[in-house]
Amino acid sequence: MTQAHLPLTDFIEYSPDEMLKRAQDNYQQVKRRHSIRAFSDRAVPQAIIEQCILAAGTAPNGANHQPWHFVAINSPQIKAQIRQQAEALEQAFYAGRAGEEWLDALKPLGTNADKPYLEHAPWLIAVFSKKRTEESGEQKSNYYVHESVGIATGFLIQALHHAGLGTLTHTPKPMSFLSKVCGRDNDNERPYMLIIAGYPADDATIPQHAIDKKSLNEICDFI
Ligand code: IYR
Repeated sequence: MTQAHLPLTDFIEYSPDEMLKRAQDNYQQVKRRHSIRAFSDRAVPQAIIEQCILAAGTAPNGANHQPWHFVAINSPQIKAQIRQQAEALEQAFYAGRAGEEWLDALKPLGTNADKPYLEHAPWLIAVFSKKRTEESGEQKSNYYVHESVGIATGFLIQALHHAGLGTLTHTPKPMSFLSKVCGRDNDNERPYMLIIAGYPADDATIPQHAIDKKSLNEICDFI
């Protein structure tokens, strides 16, 4: 059934000069986003995280089924469980499960199996993808689930950065333990990514390797 369409009333038109300035300003802002691995334990109000998750929920997605669920974790007990289980998996990963090529690729980042920030940071946001959506008591398939959840996660990271928080994307492998820890162990939902959010620690650093971004020519052709 086709549904009503509404007039587009919230589009804002800018002059080309203004658009260029806005695009430049945005680039300068997003360039300051860095994955950090040392977080302060300073508290961050839940209201800020709520707004960022609302922003993530506006992401374009397949058939507007919004195939995602977010679990925002502030509980010290649950963070401790996540740290313990993630570190056990990472130990196996760094001990060889990753394979030589992957471990070589990670050397410039200086990462290892220790993940103290999983306990230090005030918020861990577990992102889940959903195969199906329930609508008026009916189970409906979701479409482009991976793409949709990826875009929503990008929106989330951008919203957290814009709010003034440091972030890290973390993908312990396998991530299935997150389903149990977050109480979402069902056959419809799969853990997609864990986003760590909080203030950077005073001694937080960023690896030089992570700053080296490809040039426009390298990443784009105009034809
Ligand atoms: N999940 C591991 C390994 C890791 C993998 C990639 I690809 C990175 O860009 C960074 C780390 C860890 O968090 O240490």
